[in-house]
Amino acid sequence: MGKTTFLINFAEYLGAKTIEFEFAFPDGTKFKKKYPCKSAISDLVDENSHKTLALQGATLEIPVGKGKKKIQVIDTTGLIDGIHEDPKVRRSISQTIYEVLNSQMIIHIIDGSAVTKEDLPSSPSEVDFQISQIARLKKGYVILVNKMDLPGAEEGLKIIEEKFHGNVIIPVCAINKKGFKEVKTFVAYNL
Ligand SMILES: Nc1nc2c(ncn2[C@@H]2O[C@H](COP(=O)(O)OP(=O)(O)OP(=O)(O)O)[C@@H](O)[C@H]2O)c(=O)[nH]1
Ligand SMILES: [Mg+2]
Repeated sequence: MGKTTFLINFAEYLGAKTIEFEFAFPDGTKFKKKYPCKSAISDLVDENSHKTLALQGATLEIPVGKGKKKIQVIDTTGLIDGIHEDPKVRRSISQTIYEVLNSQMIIHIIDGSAVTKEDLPSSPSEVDFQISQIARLKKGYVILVNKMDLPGAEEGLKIIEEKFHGNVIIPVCAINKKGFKEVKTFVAYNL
């Protein structure tokens, strides 16, 4: 959890005051909307899962050497094990998997605080392992262990480091932008 929060706050960290999203829904509907970063958070982030049901693309400017490079980052719906009961969620999950297969770089976000909690959906889940198998074949694949501000996240991070050994793993906190410098360096290096 925290994909949308990460993308909006990462844009802000890189100096953007506004963020323009291009929404692409599974039924083919497409539109663009520009938000001040703060309103993007209030409109597009929710504590309940499956808030994002479209591909949400935004252009970010990453400093590379003395210049800047524009990259297209796509926020997606969350993947789950098994088959979701809501067809809308199922369609956006298949849209997400298609996008994962076709993207150059994958930023895979796992909730570090949920690993040791029994009342939350299992983290990392089977689908996280499957995604990592596909994504590690790409030039740029990084796992962000999010919610490092919450209790249990340090322990969760250790478990993820063992289970996903051999991959690049960066602990982050998407709400307070912790770890973002390391993410920026990773992205710039792998462009
Ligand atoms: N404590 C804490 N909460 C966070 C962090 N990142 C995100 N959240 C919260 O987690 C919840 C879900 O955040 P989203 O950014 O909507 O997560 P998402 O992965 O986009 O979720 P879906 O679009 O539903 O798949 C919100 O209540 C956020 O405020 C974090 O680093 N720490
Ligand atoms: Mg989201």
